[in-house]
Amino acid sequence: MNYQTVATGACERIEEAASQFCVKGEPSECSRYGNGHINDTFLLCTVDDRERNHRYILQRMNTHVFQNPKGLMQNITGVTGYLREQILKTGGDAERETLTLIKTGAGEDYYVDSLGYWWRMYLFITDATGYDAVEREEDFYQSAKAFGHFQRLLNRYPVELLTETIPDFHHTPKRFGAFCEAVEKDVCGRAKGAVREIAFVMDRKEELSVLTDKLGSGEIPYRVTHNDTKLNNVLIDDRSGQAVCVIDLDTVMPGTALFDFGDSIRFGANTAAEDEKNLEKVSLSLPLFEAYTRGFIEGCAGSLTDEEVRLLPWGAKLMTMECGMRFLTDYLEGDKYFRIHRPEHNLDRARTQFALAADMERKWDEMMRLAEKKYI
Ligand code: ADP
Ligand code: GN1
Ligand code: MG
Repeated sequence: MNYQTVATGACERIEEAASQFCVKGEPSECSRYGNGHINDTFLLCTVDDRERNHRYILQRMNTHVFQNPKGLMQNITGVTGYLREQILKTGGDAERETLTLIKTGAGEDYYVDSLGYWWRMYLFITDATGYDAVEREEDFYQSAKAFGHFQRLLNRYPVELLTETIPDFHHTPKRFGAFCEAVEKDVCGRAKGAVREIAFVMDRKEELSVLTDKLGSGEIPYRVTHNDTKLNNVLIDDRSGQAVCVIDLDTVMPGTALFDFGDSIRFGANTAAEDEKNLEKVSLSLPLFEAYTRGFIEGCAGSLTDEEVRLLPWGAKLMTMECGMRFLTDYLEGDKYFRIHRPEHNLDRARTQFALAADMERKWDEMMRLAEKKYI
């Protein structure tokens, strides 16, 4: 097999894993793929005996982040199977509109290699792109419709079948607790370089429980949510411009619609990249906020309650604060969670999140007005 952009040490593992899955033809080429922060993702090309090419996504799962990979894979098998049925019922193309797992020769949906690494494989969804930044407002609107629709399709999915793959993933107050512990321990001696960022969080600690309190009191419902709704986790059709498939299903768990809405806003309605160093470029784009709100409400098709709609700006702000805290926690703990590409990458990421949250505070009244506008 021909390898590109793959570290030499990884080739042997890939070779072993790739040979387990029931692909069409023989593997011919493998390269690193995408810009996810968590899993190791490869594009695997094969050629069959009639010289036809086929493509697959091969992933080495991150078992440091996902400590129950078996439960996680059961979630993905269950959710993709369910989505497949829903899509077929409405005459859709299930191999494009949801992820399709490829089985191993042993009939499993994953393979544990001789070193204990977990691997899985999906059909590659062709002629579609996962954008790392919003290039056109329409793409962002499309992604909103897709994430809203995704949640609505899973409305009746039996929650008891789902494993919580990362317990308390969006429990912002618990994230704050972990952050305080990291500041206190300061194992790498980095806290002195983040004094202003730490103070920014401390000044807002009272409001970090707004969503978890509302969930706890039953004022907003638990739903089956995606929980990682970055723009590059939805593939947009290159020809029609419509969203085709929601991907990265590792964190599908019970949550609130506001987690999904908020995480998309913090990533896609930021006028700068998540890791931009020049904070003057960071701001909340109100047109993008409006476009996403319209798309999400349409995608949910009337299933959001009035209270959920009223809290949309809180979703945006708290997911931004939470992600900032997570980046900063990881920086303080020595960059053990998010993949980094430069020494202060996580600190830069945290700074953009706090700059964005500060801009949301300045634009709060307008965000409230846009959230409560009648879109449908
Ligand atoms: P991570 O959890 O690391 O973000 P993802 O599952 O999101 O991993 O995959 C990383 C990238 O690989 C995605 O952003 C997307 O570009 C691409 N990708 C993943 N699955 C597919 C697929 N089935 N078809 C096409 N591209 C995919
Ligand atoms: C991670 O896997 P990826 O790159 O789509 C992270 C999200 C963060 C995001 C920040 C399982 O998402 O929670 O918001 O990075 N996923 C996990 O970019 O922790
Ligand atoms: Mg991803």
